[in-house]
Amino acid sequence: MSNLPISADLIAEHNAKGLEALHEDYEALGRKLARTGIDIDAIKKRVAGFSVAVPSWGAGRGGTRFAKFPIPGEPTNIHEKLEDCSVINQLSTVTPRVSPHFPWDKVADYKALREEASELGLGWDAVNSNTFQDQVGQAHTYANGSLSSQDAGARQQAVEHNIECIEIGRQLGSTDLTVWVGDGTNFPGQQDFARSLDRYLDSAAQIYAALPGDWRMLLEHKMFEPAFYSTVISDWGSSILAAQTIGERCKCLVDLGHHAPNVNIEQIVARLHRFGKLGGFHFNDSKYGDDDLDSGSINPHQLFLVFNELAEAEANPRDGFNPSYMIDQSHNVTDPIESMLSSAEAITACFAKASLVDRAALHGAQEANDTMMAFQALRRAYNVDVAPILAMARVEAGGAIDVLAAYRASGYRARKAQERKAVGLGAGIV
Ligand code: AOS
Ligand code: ZN
Ligand code: ZN
Ligand code: ZN
Repeated sequence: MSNLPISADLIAEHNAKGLEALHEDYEALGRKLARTGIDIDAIKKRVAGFSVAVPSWGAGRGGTRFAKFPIPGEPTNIHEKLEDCSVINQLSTVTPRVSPHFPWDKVADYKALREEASELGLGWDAVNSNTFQDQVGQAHTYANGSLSSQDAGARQQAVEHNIECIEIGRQLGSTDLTVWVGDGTNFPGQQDFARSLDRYLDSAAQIYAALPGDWRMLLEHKMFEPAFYSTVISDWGSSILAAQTIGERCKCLVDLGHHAPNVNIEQIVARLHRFGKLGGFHFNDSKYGDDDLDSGSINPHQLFLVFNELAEAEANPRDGFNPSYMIDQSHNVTDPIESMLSSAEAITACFAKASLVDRAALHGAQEANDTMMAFQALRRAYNVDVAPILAMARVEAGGAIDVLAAYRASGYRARKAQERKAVGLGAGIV
């Protein structure tokens, strides 16, 4: 790791200013938690073992179908995106893996790309295939769907693309393939619900057959968009049925923004785990739909409740507990590095708070039908300000006490604005 983009001196200098206050806060919180029998160092150790991947596409400014507003110094290729992801990991110390998307991140030499990432302190998370848009020169259009298309040529092309993604992932060192398809319809009657699912299952089975023995295939459901009447894998029901049909190592991925408003996502998480099908997450937040807003910015309590179910699942692994965590956001009005620093902190905070829940008290209250005390067991943990635990874990791992302040002090983006070529205007990819 000789090529890290932020100097260790800058981080040390920044931390020196806040270290005394951090120790005071950490000790005060430690005394408070000790009164309820919690060892703060044990929680800090758990936090130090937590990580969440970042999406390569999240490093660039997102956009809407109306417009995209690039910022100076924005990355334009996977190499620059890796560099930005490295900044996020250096300062936060919780984002050591990047999830690539193909063909967006296509390069000629993946062995070299893996090496490049490793020099930046980064590994690779799930590989994402893209059969939701046509590429220049493509033989068959995805306008009428990909894995579920009536056109056998389009289906075959989509299957082959996913198999190519697996091959790229093998070279990078990934072990998960995430499949999200936009397949669906805009009009009643446009397609037969049963037959389109049949075709999807048949195509997905061909991809699954090409999966290496230690890989998982993660199916990401989404209620709507780009299809606005029906979507082939629209909900966790369709997703788990498909995963059960496809095979043992086919699991479900929950993107928090892909549900109807007010749906009880934490219960979905518990259900998927109960049947051994919880594969992973795309963290983000939303107010209306697939808004891809920053994690915890709208409903941090929901994020906490999701992590509470994950803590329950971890304590009761049933068929195993190995969900992959990553961010999937669109940063339309912020510097993407700042958004991901802030989001990684919000996600880790919810993980830490869920670790503080007195499980014995919670379960005891549940058994005794003591509703208020069951709720209070969660509320007590949610109300704790875990910031000193997170900051201490970061400092001990070489990160920054205040990630955003350190990032701004580094002048990184302004430096990149000098070095990188400007992004053209145009519609963005959400
Ligand atoms: C789309 O809504 C999904 O969230 C997918 O995860 C998608 O591959 C990703 O957001 C990139 O567009
Ligand atoms: Zn997603
Ligand atoms: Zn989405
Ligand atoms: Zn999204």
